[in-house]
Amino acid sequence: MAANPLATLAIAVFLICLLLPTSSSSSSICVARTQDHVRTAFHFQPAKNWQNDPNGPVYYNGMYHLFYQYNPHGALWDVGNLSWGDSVSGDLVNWAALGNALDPTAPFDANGCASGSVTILPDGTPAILYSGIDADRRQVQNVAFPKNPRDPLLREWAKPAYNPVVPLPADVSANDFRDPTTAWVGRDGLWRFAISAVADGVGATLVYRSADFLRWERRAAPLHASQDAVMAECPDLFPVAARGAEGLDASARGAGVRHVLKVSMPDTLEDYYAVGTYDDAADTFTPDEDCGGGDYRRWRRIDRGHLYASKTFLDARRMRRVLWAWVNESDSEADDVARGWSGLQSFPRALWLDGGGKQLVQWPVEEIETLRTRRAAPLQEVEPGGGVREVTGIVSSQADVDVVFEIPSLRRAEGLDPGRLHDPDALCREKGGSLTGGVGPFGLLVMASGDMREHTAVFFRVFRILHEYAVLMCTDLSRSSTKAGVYKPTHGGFVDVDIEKDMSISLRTLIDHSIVESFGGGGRTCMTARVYPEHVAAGSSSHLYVFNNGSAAVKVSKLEAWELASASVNVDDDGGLMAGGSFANMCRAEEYNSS
Ligand code: DQQ
Repeated sequence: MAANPLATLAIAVFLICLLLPTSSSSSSICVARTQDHVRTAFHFQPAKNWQNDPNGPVYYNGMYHLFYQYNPHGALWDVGNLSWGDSVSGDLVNWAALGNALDPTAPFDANGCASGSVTILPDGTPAILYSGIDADRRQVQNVAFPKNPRDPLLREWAKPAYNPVVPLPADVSANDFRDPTTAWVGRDGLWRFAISAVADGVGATLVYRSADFLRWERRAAPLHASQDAVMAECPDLFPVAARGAEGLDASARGAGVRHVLKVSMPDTLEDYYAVGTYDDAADTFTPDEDCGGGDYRRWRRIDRGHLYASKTFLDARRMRRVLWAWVNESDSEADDVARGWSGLQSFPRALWLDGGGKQLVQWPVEEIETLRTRRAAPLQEVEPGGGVREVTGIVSSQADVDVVFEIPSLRRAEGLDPGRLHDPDALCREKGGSLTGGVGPFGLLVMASGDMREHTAVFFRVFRILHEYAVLMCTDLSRSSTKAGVYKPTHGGFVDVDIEKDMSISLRTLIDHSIVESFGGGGRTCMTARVYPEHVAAGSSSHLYVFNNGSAAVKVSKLEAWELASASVNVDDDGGLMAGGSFANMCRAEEYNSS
């Protein structure tokens, strides 16, 4: 955990850079630093090795911190080596790598430093709460504090010898007690955190309470228990404003405050959430929509695609709640080893409660706009019944695409049996983007090869169900890669919008070499996918198209497609020295923040 001289030098230069005025010439040294064809340009990655869950994201002393589950010794999962990687940013876009914040060095975490969170204590000190796997392979809960709280970069962390602060309870098995949330304060003035466990054979989210952040006592009832005994991981309980997009502190309560409980289900690697009521006297959570007798799998999904272990934090700089999540690989472990790295973080998303109060809305943080360079040529018409128009003028493998489809008439919408509503993945598989339809399929073809042998379709299809309409959103990966051994599912989800009233639907898609993150209906349905196009490996560039395979006309009433510059993301974590482009981008970020 000790800082080395190279890291100190890099950080010193970084801090000097924050003070310097920027110029267009400085930003021009921001060069693409893609190391191979699937490495991303603006998604968070360490320079090398394995990463998984985001841990303890926090805004502290003018800097954003992202800790993450990290194996410093290789590109594969290895629980015994799990550490907390640590990076800092001025803008959530450009990141500088620091040394690890936590390594498995103490008896209470000798077999791995697993997931956890950061809480800012009343005196301003940040505290890490994390799960350690101890020398006897039991999961226990530990604290860590900065060695020097005045260090704005929080480079070194101390793990007090009095750990663990919460040992393994008698009714919980050694492997099923982990991932403490950010702590909050109840109306009795006591701290609380929530944690995942299987207690007495029941999968539950437990709550612990403390007056001093050191001695913790378990609450009698769980925050929530699932009838299903599977261990849910990485819980996140956070307040949201009943109206408006403003983010709230973890301890917010009272009129106008709702709560969201999110859990991650390890058997399918899917994140589920419910909007509901948190009773701060009993420390229990009751979902508004109870459609499954407490089974988390009946709740809404954070993302209908490939995204896991999400975690939010309050960004106090801009008073918004921001979500991070792990997006793992879909090709083989041999590919991970060959590349020398595995795993991405989703692009940070602001999230808030939709006006109807039932679902979250997620949207890429606006700082992404600092990366926008060239804008694509405008495009309005795509003929129905197989029309395809190319979006030109940008490098589309590194792009931010925002499109609105106007639907003049729903008359041609295909009928759908209501029984088909429960499995949108299957519906998307059956009614793929290349097949013809009524109102849709229409949408985008991304990361497409010139001969179209490879492409990923992100699209909508509108169905009539009795006297109502439903909008299906799909990401079809079946032709995303010609490479063998790649997992190529079709993701599906319904978009909870009133299409009859709106007569239009929006699609925002972030394309970054091997990840495609899509936001349908203004961020009401989100879908993340991993792609491994071989045409790029062979040296060809990718194409981007708008298509309509439905028989009904659809108008492109808005198309903003931007090529994005490469962010500076942990360019070199061997001691933390970053390339010149990093500093230029950090400066640009500061300029943006102060504007
Ligand atoms: N990964 C962590 C655990 C968590 C799981 C260990 C979720 O703490 O439960 O890396 O991906």
